[in-house]
Amino acid sequence: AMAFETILVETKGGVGVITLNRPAQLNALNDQLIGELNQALDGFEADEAIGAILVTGSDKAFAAGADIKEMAAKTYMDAYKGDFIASWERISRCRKPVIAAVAGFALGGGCELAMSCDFVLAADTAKFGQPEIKLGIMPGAGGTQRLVRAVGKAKAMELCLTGRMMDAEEAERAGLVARVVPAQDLLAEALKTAEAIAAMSHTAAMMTKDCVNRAFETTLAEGIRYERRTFHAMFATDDQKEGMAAFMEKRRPQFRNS
Ligand code: CO8
Repeated sequence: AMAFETILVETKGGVGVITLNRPAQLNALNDQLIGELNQALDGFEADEAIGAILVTGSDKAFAAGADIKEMAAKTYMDAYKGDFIASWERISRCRKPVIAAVAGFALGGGCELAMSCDFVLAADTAKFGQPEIKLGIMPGAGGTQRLVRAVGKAKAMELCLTGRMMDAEEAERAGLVARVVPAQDLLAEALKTAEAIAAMSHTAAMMTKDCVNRAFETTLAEGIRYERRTFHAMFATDDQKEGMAAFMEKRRPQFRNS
């Protein structure tokens, strides 16, 4: 395993687990953390044994946002020339499914990081918000775009303009999170979900994710065409033959990811 300072990385069966680990700063996201996160994602993406990736934080915080102390003195030229935030996009380019397990604060860049995952499982202690406006700035890692798609304009606009926090129950009702579970069950539930996904055909899961994400990028007619072509391609895979044979033979499928 690689030596990281701001994250913990482990594998549990077919699941790659990344735990954000700057507890004294409520997992505030600095350059080092994003760099290490990206390296860990590269590793899991390249690892044939990994079928799903889980990103989580601590009981108190998934992440309380970008590191304000690191950002405070930046100039426009620093931000522009350094292409500030561009490196945060790595997670949304993952081809394997990525689940965010959120307990405590997911604020600013932390909320944006969670929304960059494929879906969010939340502890009942989770609190989501885009408080950037209180710092005299605005969301810069997708908050004004992904939050609107997740919860609609009214709630997204209110959250971004007031900076107020939304609790887990409201977030679930609004469609930001897939499911809320008691805090003490979050990690076990998230692992169970990730393991279930990792046990599927990896190819089928990757293609499914790709098609669902298309829905946010294109028109319905184009999305349907894209889905149909991808669906057709599945009949070229061994996993389709195995999955359907297993059903007919009333046994569990043994996907070979081919
Ligand atoms: N950056 C740096 N340090 C932080 C951050 C942060 N975002 N959040 C908390 N910390 C630190 C605190 O400074 C404190 O450190 P210290 O003990 O040295 O003073 C420690 O974490 C514990 O925090 P608190 O004492 O404040 O803990 P509380 O339980 O009292 O409060 C809160 C928790 C409400 C979460 C509070 O810490 C808070 O409001 N944090 C800031 C939240 C925020 O504004 N987030 C948005 C940041 S801006 C952003 O994300 C911009 C994104 C733009 C795109 C991406 C940019 C990279």
